[in-house]
Amino acid sequence: MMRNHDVGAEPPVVASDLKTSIDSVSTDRRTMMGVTAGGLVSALLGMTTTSAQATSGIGLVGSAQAQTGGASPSPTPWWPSKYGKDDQIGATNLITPAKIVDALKLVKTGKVYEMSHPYESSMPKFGERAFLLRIPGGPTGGPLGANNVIYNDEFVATEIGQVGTQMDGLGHIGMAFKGEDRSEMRFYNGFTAAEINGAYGLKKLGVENVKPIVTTGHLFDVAGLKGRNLNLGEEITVADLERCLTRQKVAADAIKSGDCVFLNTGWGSLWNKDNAQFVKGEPGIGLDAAKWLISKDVVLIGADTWAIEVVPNPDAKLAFPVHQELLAKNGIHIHENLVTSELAANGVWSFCYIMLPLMIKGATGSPGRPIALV
Ligand code: UVW
Repeated sequence: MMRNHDVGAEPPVVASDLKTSIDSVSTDRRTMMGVTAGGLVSALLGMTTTSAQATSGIGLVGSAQAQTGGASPSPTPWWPSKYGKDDQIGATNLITPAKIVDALKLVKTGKVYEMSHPYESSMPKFGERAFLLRIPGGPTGGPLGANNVIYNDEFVATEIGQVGTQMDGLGHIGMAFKGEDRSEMRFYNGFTAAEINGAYGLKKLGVENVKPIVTTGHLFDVAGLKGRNLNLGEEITVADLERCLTRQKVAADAIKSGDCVFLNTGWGSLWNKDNAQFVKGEPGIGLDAAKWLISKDVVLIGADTWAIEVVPNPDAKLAFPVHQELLAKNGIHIHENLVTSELAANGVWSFCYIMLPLMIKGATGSPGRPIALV
């Protein structure tokens, strides 16, 4: 097929839960983007957080909005993309056949490191996001035919590209330049909300555009460097990243155009153990380290956290600025809620990374089963 690259048990409960989730997520989004005047006023009065928000990271972001007032942080256009004015693929353009061959050369033993958590309703989730799985029937269908075949199906209601181990696509994050004017809300390559948003899926920048990701991955074991798990709100600096490479005896120029990089912060140890703390905030890179990694032409940045970036941002005026810098401005993907601890425990610093985003047309991101192969 030609592509744009080479290579029933409780339906009423599900429906109402989903409606509630969608309503609150859209409210959260508007608060995050700083476009609700009411939200701004209450933020200024220090009244932004619901109890759910207080334990979900949104409260921290809400307080950032209290200081920005939703004004455009940067009116500088970042488009057209260096990959072309119509490009929807972003940095995965850099994954060439030669890159794939190079990455596969790192596979010497056939050992596979799973980098995904299982998807389950108990997993920590940002804001009011949901993950609901039901097997209607029990079994769902049958018996059929003389052989009495029976079968089970699952019904899943979730923000499929945005919960659990997931990769953000380029239609996930943008910037509102002029309040609620959708023709002035810009995403990767300058596409506007007016152009891309559709009730039944994004009309552009859907995750189906992303190339299969088979490339070299590098781990920065920041927890190993510091000899402890990082703390909520602890920023990973460029110096930290450089010191990781030195400690891991990885040459400074080992990170090449088209590679992926990952952060082991230790925050993942909270997964399904202390979910309230996990989603309250996190350690991660700030804008300086993000720009340093962008300068290396990476395709994707992943971490054992839910946003890969420091939350709250040390600049209290900013909300998820690294997301904007990577996804919207540079077309670089973000891979969240990864398992990186086993790689770190085994001193696996460079590996062949494989992540095949699902071709869910119009989705903002993708679940998947990323692996590191050595
Ligand atoms: C947001 O959507 C704000 O964050 P994430 O991409 O980390 O889920």
